[in-house]
Amino acid sequence: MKVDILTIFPEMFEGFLTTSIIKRAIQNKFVDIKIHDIRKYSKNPHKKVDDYGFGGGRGMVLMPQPIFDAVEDLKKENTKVILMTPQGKTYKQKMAYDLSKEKHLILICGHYEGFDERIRTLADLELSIGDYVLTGGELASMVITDSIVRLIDGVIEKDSHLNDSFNNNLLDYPVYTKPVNFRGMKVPDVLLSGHHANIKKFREEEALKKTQKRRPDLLENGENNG
Ligand code: 6GU
Repeated sequence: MKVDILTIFPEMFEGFLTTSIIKRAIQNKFVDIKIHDIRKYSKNPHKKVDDYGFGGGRGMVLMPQPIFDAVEDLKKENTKVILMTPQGKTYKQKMAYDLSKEKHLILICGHYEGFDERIRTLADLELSIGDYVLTGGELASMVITDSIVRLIDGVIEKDSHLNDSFNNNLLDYPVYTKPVNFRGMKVPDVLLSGHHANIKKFREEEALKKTQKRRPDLLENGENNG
């Protein structure tokens, strides 16, 4: 998969691309992630990418020209163009599964007070990562890229995401490691028993209990289901 991210703050992505699973996925060629500075596409002599909004009342607004040129330069036949905005559809695990099957994504990060409304016409999809406002789409684009890349076949062991929270509309079951007794808090006996059927049953019950207690909404609607 190829992911092109358009941003006016490319430096924000440095740690993200050079750490842990994302770094390894890039090294092992499961994904090619390229960060593009929107400024490079500006035809303005001062490389300006934003200006005051018409009508007043707002701060700086991203101009259409650099973003249109960038998307037209990068877009191919199988490209899905995604605009990061708090006004977008709320991102869910199901969408991560669907997007992990795509060949090429372009993620556009909005910034400042917003972007020119005409930029919307470039997007196949507008996504928000939740009901709060960030200073820009950069963190949201990293959240979305991270959640997609870990689902690409081969990036992590399949077992480790088959039981992810939100699969089958359930939160993940509890896990434990050494020591068996930590400050009087003990690992449940069943996990030490080696009895696979009982362990499976325990985990299913715990996942259901946890979901009923913390996120009963997940059990009522199926929209998170991967
Ligand atoms: Cl995608 N962008 C911004 N600026 N704020 C957000 C968001 C995106 N998703 C939630 N809040």
